[in-house]
Amino acid sequence: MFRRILIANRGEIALRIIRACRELNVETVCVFSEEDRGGEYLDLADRAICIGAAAPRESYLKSDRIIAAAEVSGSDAVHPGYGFLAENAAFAEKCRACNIEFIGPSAESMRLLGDKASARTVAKKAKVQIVPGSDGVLEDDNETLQVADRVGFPIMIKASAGGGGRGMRVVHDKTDLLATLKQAKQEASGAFNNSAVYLERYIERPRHVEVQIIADHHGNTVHLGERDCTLQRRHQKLVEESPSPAIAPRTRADLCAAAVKLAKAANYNSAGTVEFLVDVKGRFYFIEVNARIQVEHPVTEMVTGLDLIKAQIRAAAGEPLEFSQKTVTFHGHAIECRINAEDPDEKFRPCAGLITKFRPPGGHGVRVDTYAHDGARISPKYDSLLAKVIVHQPTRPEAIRCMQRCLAEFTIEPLKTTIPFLRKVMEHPHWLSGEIDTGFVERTF
Ligand code: MV4
Repeated sequence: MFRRILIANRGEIALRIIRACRELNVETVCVFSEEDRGGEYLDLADRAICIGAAAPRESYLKSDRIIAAAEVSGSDAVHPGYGFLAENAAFAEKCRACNIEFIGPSAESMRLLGDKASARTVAKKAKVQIVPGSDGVLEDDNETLQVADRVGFPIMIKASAGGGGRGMRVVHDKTDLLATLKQAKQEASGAFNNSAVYLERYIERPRHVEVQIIADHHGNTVHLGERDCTLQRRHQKLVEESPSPAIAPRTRADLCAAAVKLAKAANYNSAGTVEFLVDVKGRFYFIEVNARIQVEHPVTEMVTGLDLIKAQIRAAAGEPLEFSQKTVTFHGHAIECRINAEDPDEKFRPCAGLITKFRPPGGHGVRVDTYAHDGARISPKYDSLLAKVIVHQPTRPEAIRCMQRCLAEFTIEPLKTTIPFLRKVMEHPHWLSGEIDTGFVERTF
């Protein structure tokens, strides 16, 4: 096991990782920006090191400073959390070149999966169902017209370097295809410094279902079931649950087996998530891989009883998984609500500031992951995620009831938060029946 881990992140996930390390008897060094100086979560690390100014480019994205902090503090590994440098293959490579283990997959599998067109190729080779579309990136107008004819409209053009909803365009009619292609390539070039795009059939009213996988350095790859993350707004997830209310047992088995096949094909050896779209007929299609631990990982921890951060750290340290597919069991239903410092009445505009009163919910089957507290200052310069409420109950209706109770209990003053919005969601008949798609929030609220 590692002696000391540097945490290259902030807020709730930094705290989540600090706690896992403490239980593993691993020392922690947490980096912070000037903006986060004095944050109480930093007190729980053994050491905190300032790495620069507030802007992520000046601190949490400064790979050289983070590696320097790891070296001066004698850290033997870096945990990137999510966001920032978590899926940066060059950073993973630099860490390892400095003899610091990067707690995540190999740079090679990150590159293979980070490029979405390349991930499609891996999936196809592994015989995992992909959305009908181009073989890799689109080379020219001629190929684009040909593939579009074969696939049929509507189609979606996506940036290879995109992901998470960035750099995508829908084309409904052949007459718009080449103009949209040109726009998409220009946009991709500007946003990602990479103009490569590919094409897929556009799946209407899909659900977003993802499979958690974990693999060690000894060839063991295990899935930990799925999470349904259909309830989103503008590609920001708001509610996640497991199991998915929209998946038949047979489909679940196929979906999870597909995720494991894909992970094995990419020589994946850490915690990761394989994302699928599920169409209205219940067919699923691979779309992308998230080569990191995700915000919503606690949902899976609740239904499996496993600590994913510990499992991920142990795998990075070269230990074999402590469980196998046969010994992993699934119990009950878990739901997570993301509490963001945003005003739902003002188009979810970020609302940062000082929290004077913070009273999180508690009770049976309730977990709150947060770095907030009375007197905490929530910065407008970072992600507005303030807390995650995760509930675990025997059935979905009981979990919903418990979440309603938790949201009613939760007091955060004086900031605007997503709590009132989430309370409306938890009462909505379509949410209660589980009959939603990725357009639910925009259509309904
Ligand atoms: C799609 C799609 C429809 N058809 N691909 C958005 C995020 C990125 N991970 C993939 N996304 C989509 N890809 C095809 N071929 C619709 C979406 C999409 C979506 C997906 C998941 C969750 C929410 C979404 C909201 C809008 C569009």
